[in-house]
Amino acid sequence: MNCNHYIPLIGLFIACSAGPLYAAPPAANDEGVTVTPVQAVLNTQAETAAQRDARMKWWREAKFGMFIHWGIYSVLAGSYQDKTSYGEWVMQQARIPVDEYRRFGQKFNPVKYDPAEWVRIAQGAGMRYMVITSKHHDGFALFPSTVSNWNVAEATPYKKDLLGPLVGAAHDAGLKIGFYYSQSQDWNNRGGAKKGYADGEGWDPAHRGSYDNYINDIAVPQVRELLTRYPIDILWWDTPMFMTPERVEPFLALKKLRPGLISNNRLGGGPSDMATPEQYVPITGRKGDWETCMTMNGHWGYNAYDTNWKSTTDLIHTLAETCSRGGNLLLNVGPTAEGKIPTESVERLHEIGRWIQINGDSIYGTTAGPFTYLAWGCATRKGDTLYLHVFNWPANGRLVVPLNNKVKSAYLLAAPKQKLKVTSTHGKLVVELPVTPPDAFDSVVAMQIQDEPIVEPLPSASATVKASSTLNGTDASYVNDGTEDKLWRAPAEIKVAFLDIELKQATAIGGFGIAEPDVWPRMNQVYTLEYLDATGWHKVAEGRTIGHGVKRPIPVITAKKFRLTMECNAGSPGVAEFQLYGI
Ligand code: JFZ
Repeated sequence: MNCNHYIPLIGLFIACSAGPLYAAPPAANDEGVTVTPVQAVLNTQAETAAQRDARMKWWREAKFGMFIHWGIYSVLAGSYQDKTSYGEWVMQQARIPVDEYRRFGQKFNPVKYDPAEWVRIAQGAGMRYMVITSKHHDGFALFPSTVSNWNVAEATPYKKDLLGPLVGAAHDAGLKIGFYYSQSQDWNNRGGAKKGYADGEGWDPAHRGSYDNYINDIAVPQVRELLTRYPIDILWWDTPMFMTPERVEPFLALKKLRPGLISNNRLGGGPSDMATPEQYVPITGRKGDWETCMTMNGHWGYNAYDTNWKSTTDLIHTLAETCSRGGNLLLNVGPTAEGKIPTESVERLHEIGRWIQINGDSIYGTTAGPFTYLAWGCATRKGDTLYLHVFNWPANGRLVVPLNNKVKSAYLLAAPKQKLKVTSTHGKLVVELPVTPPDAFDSVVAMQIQDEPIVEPLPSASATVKASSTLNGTDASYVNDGTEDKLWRAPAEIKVAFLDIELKQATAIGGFGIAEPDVWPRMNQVYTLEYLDATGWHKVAEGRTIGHGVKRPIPVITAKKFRLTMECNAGSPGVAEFQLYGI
């Protein structure tokens, strides 16, 4: 979907960070401590850090899951009237009236649905959990529901529950499984939120109704149905709109029905177990637990016309990079209305699975690697072992690792018995590799080191950053504070602005990274990176972003002063983090 068609509802939408997303009126608890109403609920469930670690253990080790977007939109297969660019948002994007949309329910008959086969596909890819849409924004429940007849049992010829069999099949195979549930947006049940519309409004008179009634009569009871009927492991909220502490509270209370349940940061308040960067891997990772969710082509819901499939190479690199920055990857499939996962997805998942059979040690149970940037790939870590993911095999067979440690052993996961020779020069390691890579996608070297990894800080970490102009409340110095939480933005009316980055001394630079503000609609910016030498400013990189930032190499240049110019046509330019990488 192209999010730029949406009217931003500032403040109503998600911020992709863990932690409370609203300010609640304060109240005093028994100990006389001032708490918000939601915190008061939490205090009754107070969980210690050790209990939380125990609850999160399987998820942190799993690293890789399957997202499934499935519903009535799958019937339209991406097309409506003269356009073929739709996915799961088709009903809102094309402003389809409720009656007309509901008639597509009669064409949703997934007779080829075989939950055990979906589980085999996920498990074959090395995925350790699944998350399926139990109800997306179109309000359609993939489970029988007593509170709305807009559900699979009553509104389709299939007439049977879709979720129970998948939960059973996943658990039988040893996979965890969770439900996505759109708690705020609902375009079919009266009063549900719609992006760009006020409470109670919509594009069809059949939408009229109060949001509070929708929350109390539909969303809360349906979440109760889900949590009492199915032994699920994850609850994945989405697009919080109109959420207040009072509206969040009943959902938080229901979570107690499933001790051990893990939930994301899109409820709109209360505690969260993970941040949810969407369609990109943040260059700095995120504080705490996080999960990037991503499509394999350009749509979440099935679109028969979208042939823009990511390559298996890209997908494996994304998985490795996500793990190298400490996150999980939730990779999406959009099954057809017949119940089949598209062949293009199955093929890619199969290839990922073949790679993971050999290289799984470098994924499961890993934590972030010690490097921010490696010109040839990325690195994950498990205890004293670093897993070096070599995307670009060195032509001379010498892999330079910017690490100043003693090495105990090194070998390729594809050939564990052959020890690799490692030497040390100028505070860096050189691993001697065979001439040809053992894997076309990503060959992994396991390297056991002594002591904690010793890595040079980023050249840009100690730089002085100044901006051509700055929006109140933001600051140029936030772009090299090490996190994407705080950002720099130009004042509202500005379209082109620049950051001057002055390093402590002239340094050889071989790459750079830009993180952008995590806002909807996504920022689209044109960036230009220049450096200064005796003859003036010289351009070293330029390109466009789609709000997901960029991380890439440049021809090596040595300089002290850099200038990053950002141009943004919708809203003022902004940068959440900027990094310059040494060589
Ligand atoms: C949300 C959903 O809307 C989308 O359909 C999909 O389920 C994805 C995983 O999560 O993504 C968003 C969230 C916010 C906006 C657009 C898509 N937005 O504000 O425009």
